[in-house]
Amino acid sequence: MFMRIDHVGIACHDLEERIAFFQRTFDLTVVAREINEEQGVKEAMLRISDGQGGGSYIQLLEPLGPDTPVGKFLAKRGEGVHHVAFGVPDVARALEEVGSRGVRLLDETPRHGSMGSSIGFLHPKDVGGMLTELVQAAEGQPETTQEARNADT
Ligand code: MC0
Repeated sequence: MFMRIDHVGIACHDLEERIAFFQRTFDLTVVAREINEEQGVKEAMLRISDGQGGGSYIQLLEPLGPDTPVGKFLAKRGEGVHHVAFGVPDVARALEEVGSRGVRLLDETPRHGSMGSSIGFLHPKDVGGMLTELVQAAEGQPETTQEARNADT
């Protein structure tokens, strides 16, 4: 079912500060930025590698407010790993399959994710305490936006 680890999502209070840390410490590059109102986050994707069907990334997440999934997580647990996302070839099918195996789906149908991907979350309590995301990458290689290029220089 899983093709790769698509990304590790990391919750932080200050996105710009955390991006600067990952850039200077690990030589990573920001390849996309987005505000996702539906998910309540401002986020940045830092590419680790490219691969078949999509790349691998660190995803930095700053909440848009306290009453959002990441806002609540920060208040309860502080900064750190928020979720792990696995690349799948067909997210709707993977959700259906995992749901039929007894795992609660937080998304019955796919939602919009980073860089044009389609995503669905699984309940952390049913995955040994790990908030799990399934990701179907957008067709083709993700575009590096001009904003991201500028932000990275
Ligand atoms: C909560 N829990 C977690 C957790 N968040 N466990 C592991 N990792 C997390 N990130 C645990 C709590 O400690 C609690 O356990 C139980 O789950 C229920 O949590 P709650 O605090 O009572 O409930 P809520 O209201 O905070 O909801 C938690 C839930 C929610 C996971 C259902 O955050 C959710 O639906 N998340 C999916 C969407 C999301 O996270 N979006 C932001 C990233 P105890 O033992 O205390 O009962 S968006 C994103 O990443 C997109 C842009 C993308 O990748 O493209």
